Amino acid sequence: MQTVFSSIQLRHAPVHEISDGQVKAAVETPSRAEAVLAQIRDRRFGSVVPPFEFGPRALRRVHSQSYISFLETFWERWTELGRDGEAFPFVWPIRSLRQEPLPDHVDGLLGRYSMDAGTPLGEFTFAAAKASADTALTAAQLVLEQGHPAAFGLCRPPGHHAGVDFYGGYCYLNNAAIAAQWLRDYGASRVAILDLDYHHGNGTQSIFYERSDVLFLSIHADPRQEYPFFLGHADETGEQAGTGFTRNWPLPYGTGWTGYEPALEEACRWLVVYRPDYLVVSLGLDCFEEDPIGGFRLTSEDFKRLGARLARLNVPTIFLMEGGYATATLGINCLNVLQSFEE
Ligand code: Q9C
Ligand code: ZN
Repeated sequence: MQTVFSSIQLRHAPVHEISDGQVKAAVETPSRAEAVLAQIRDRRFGSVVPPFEFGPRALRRVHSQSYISFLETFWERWTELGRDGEAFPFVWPIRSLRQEPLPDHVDGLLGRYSMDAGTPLGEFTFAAAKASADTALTAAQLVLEQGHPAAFGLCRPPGHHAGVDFYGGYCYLNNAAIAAQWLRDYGASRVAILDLDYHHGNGTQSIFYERSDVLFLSIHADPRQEYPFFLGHADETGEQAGTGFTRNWPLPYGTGWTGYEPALEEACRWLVVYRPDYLVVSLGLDCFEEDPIGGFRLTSEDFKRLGARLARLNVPTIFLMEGGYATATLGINCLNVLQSFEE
């Protein structure tokens, strides 16, 4: 299987994040991608190719123009004020506040276009996020146009928390949604997204919530107990034309393979019934037992089981990396999925 990756993605190098109500060292760091690349080389897994540069259209199919422009021009506005470093929002237009008109001030825009304060914006954030989206699109292209049975987009920053017009959860552009939409636009009738990140993929779900042409399935920590807290419950099953085309398996803190596997089986049964032309896997590795921010207990061996199970679906598959923060073992777990899928 080929891996797609661009070193531009490394230029987003956050220093701090605000999580659990405190300023902490950032966990979504360039070393994550480097750990995965190191394993790809150690195991001689396959070639690593750079992404093609896609034009603005592919992003616009998922994100609003005003949001993309905000990300693109953010650094200019930020430095105009004499500011440096990385930016965090601190006020949000929640219930009782107005969405329109948009503020002029960058601090207002930061709140309008974000869902949390845990996701820093820096000088190279947009460039890296764009390269990450190109990586996802190129992986999709390898499968759709070049007939590869599978491809791996080593996306970083991740994407699944980002919505049509907001960033959050370390995510800026929704790589999986952009790839799925591109597959729809260039030939696929039905695309399924299986989100295996420890955190619910609220952005992806919201993007496709009213559509039947992109099935969204997610196994994740119960939002009653875990970030993103406000989406990902079992009763969210889609609306309008999308009724029945979203499924969530929220699982309790401490879930190991014995609790995880039945949910995975159910998700796989939905995939068999839906018969997608392509499967996009939002591959978070933060269900690992030693993940510093995740509370599940999957082992490195369990990730092999996961990959082998997905292979049995026999659907052309685009793997896109999402979260996973146990950097020392991240590459091992990621390659355990990918290699078992191929065997
Ligand atoms: N107690 C992804 O995995 N902070 N995003 C959680 C931990 C936000 C995770 C605080 C986690 C976002 C792509
Ligand atoms: Zn996650």
